[in-house]
Amino acid sequence: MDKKEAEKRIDELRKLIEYHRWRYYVLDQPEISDREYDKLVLELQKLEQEYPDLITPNSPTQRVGAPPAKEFSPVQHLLPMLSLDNAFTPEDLLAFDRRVKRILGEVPVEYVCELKFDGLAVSLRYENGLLTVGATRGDGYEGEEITNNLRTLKSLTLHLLCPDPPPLLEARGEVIMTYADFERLNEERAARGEPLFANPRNAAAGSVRQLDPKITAERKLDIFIYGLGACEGRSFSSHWEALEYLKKCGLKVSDKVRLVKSIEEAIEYCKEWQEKRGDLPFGVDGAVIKVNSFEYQERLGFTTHSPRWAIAYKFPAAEEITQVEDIKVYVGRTGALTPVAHLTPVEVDGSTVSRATLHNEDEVKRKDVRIGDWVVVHKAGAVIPEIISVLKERRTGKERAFEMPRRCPVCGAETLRLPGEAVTRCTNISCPAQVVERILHFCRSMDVEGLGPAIVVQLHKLGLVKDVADIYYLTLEKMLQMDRMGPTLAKKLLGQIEASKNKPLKQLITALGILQVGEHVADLLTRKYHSIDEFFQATEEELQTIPGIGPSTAESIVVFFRQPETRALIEKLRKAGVRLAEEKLKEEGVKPLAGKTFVFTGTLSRFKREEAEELVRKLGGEATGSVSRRTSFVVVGENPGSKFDKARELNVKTINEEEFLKMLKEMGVEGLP
Ligand code: 0OX
Repeated sequence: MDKKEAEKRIDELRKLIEYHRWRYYVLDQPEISDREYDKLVLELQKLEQEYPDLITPNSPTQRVGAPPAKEFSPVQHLLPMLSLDNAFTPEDLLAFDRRVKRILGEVPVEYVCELKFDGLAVSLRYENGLLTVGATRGDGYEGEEITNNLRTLKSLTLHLLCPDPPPLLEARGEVIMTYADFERLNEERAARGEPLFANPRNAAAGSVRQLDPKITAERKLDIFIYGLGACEGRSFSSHWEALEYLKKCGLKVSDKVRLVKSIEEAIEYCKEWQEKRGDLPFGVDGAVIKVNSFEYQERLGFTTHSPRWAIAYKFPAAEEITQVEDIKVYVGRTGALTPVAHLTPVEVDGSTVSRATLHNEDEVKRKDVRIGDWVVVHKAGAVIPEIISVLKERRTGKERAFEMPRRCPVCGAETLRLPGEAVTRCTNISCPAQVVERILHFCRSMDVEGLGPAIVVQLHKLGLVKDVADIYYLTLEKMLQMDRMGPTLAKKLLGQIEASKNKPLKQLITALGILQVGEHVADLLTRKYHSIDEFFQATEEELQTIPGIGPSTAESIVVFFRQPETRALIEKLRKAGVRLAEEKLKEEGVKPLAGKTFVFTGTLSRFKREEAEELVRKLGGEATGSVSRRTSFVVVGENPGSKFDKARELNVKTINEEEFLKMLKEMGVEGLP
């Protein structure tokens, strides 16, 4: 290909990649499979390698491009980034409305209601459609330049996708981390003995303010855009119109925004989301109510520090006081001993909290939690309940300090805490707790849901399952040796085990329980390696070329596959007929549901359940019978069963039949009922 052709193809590929990235990360509606997407990126990388002078900082291949900086440079915001006045009660909102109308006169006022994301506020400058400057809020007038870090956010567009982008557009938004990613990050940090982040907001802020963009790239961050800063070449008459335009530009605007006609409806919105905030996968600390009309906003103006046309309604913090009855130690699949506080049960934000993890010995010391203490506990969304603080003034002197046991509470073997590590471990790899936890983790990851703790403990005690591969050698006869196990249940479990032999490679890699390899890392790995045998050949250097895989994860993977025990385990799985490689795609046609897993519950009006499942499969998705954390959507029909409750419990997105059909229609699927 000559340079002119290469230039044209590079331009085409960048647009295509940006488009599919937007479908996936902004709309959550991919049109092509991960593999097809990766193929486009690979083609672009190759062309850019051939013609390095055609590389631009906003090419999708350059998201993690720049070297670490020594310090952040200051950036002047073109329009100040103001803070918000707070309201704490519906009365405060009514007072806000009265003040607005005192200034504007008694006219009808529309409001835009938004969630108040709890993250780090940023400003993004696009010049002629290209992202040129990203900055933190700083003092509102001057922030820090963090463009290269923001480029690593997958949901952020580097080129505005609208036709005819304006010469200048400044968008304002909030960088956030989901609860799930926050928990995963803290677990990894606890395992490495690094200090933990106190909450997702600190984790997001800490991740964005990294001098090395590579570290930002490893953290999973998301961004929601909530407003316009400076703008040239286009004008808007209202905030709602501006949000619509920002959406059209490919920026991620929350789908929870609502335009209302009165303050009463805005109060409804606040109450509704105060109730439902726990359903969101990320933290919100309130709602923001904004006067919609830009003309009215101008007339209302500002006080010294905040606009008179907007107000933040703060949700009450989900915190309660309770007592620590005991601190018990649990042994995980890696042998790590985790202290867990057992609490007098207390209602926090609609659910009962009776335990809180204390992570490790240092965390117990840092928080100075003792048995008998009165503590403040906090629970938000899916976050594991946490002890925020100890009410030391309530101590009576009878409280007992916690000590990490010298012997494993399960098998009695010696425990060990290596210098420089935060984790204390049981030293016996055959410790029943570790073996059972490894098997449970394997079963969960491979969707063998029926094999829960009670059954696995029994199977292990009976000597029928000593490692994860043994589950594939269970027979009806062996199963019936268990207490309270009848042939019906045993056959059902054997059926689930059989079905798990054909799961995607990504699930198997997760299931093996390699240190530092969870679902996300397994996903990254299996985009490059398509069979287990390829993992045995992988080197640390090669693994580290995958964005998102750092040196310690690479080392952990290589060490795992180097063990003779791993080889033996894989052979045992192979012999049992477990699929160890990615299935070849039969046809590389468009698979709009690739990578998505659906569960149907209740009666559907336009399909039989089997028909809907067949349709999902035809479109490249998976349809399964039970809800797990891996499920992308639960489609809820008339009279739904327990799968609906399970979906809510696991925070899996639920949609109704109409929404399901709408989704398919938007993906261009034709001939729907
Ligand atoms: C948020 C958020 C923050 C506009 C005028 C002052 C603040 N954290 O989600 N700020 C704003 O609005 C600006 N909106 C939001 N949704």
